Amino acid sequence: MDVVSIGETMVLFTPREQGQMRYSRSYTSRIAGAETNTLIGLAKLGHRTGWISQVGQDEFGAQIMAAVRGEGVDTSQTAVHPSAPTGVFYKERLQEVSVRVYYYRQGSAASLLVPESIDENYIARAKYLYLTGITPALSPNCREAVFHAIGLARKHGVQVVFDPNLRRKLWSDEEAREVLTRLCGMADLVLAGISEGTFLFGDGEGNEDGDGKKSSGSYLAERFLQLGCKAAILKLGAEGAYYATGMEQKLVPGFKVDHVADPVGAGDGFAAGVLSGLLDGLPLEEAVRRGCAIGAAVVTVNGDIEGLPDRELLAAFMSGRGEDVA
Ligand code: KDG
Repeated sequence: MDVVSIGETMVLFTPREQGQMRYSRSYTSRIAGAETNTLIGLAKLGHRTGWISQVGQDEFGAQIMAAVRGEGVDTSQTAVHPSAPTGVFYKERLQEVSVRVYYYRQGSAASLLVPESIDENYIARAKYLYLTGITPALSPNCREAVFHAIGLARKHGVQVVFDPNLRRKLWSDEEAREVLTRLCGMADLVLAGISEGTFLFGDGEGNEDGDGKKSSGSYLAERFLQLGCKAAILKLGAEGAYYATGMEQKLVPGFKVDHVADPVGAGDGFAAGVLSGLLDGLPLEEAVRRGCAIGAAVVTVNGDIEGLPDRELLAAFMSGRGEDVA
């Protein structure tokens, strides 16, 4: 496999109408989960990906398995739990870009993952292990599974890429800060949003040099490097991303989009782009550019995975020929 990942995928219900969900009478349903979003993004670009997880023995589990497998992700390491349910969540759209999320995932099949759920050989044969800060927030046993997987990756020389993906509804700030800081320090590459960096390290008061996000990006990237990771990329939204290694640092400008249909899932698309670029042997700067492009493409379409491009659409989007693909 090129990339394997561990995490929960749920069925996502979105009210058809905008506004408070208590008045909604009809919903659309899709699948969504940060890790499978990224794996699917990579699979659409032709990379080999595998997903380690659990779903319930229920219709939602069947929907997820069919969808993830249908997108070309290997699900041989995803078990069907006999009694725990598949998690679901709802996304309430109050205004165009204001979204509230409600989880129904406590005690879900995926939250019961344990270190023994992970096959050492499966990790050993991968090029990258991609993890997010959502999985360790699901339960103490999931947290152990994540640390165990990193241990296996290190043992076998597999690169670890980590996105803190802070979800404050899932754990306390203290716990999140402690665990995410440790995980960032154990990763080879960290991909973080500005708000996540600020959550972990503060905003570098006195660091602002009038250059706004770029300045915070460079301050935060430096803080991540100090934790021990080899490279850090700070996502700056529409402004692009700032990356830093021990040797170089740079701001990579973002891609402009005409409208934002749904901002959720952009970070997962970004991760898919960066990993895809690295797998293709691109320099880090170009990989980050691909990440910015996919993150931007994702927000133009409703849903987490629906806007993830294949190679042809990606090339068109990056060259500004979005409309011309027939
Ligand atoms: O990144 C998008 C995810 O946040 C969403 O699809 C659901 O995985 C999810 C989560 O746990 O919030």
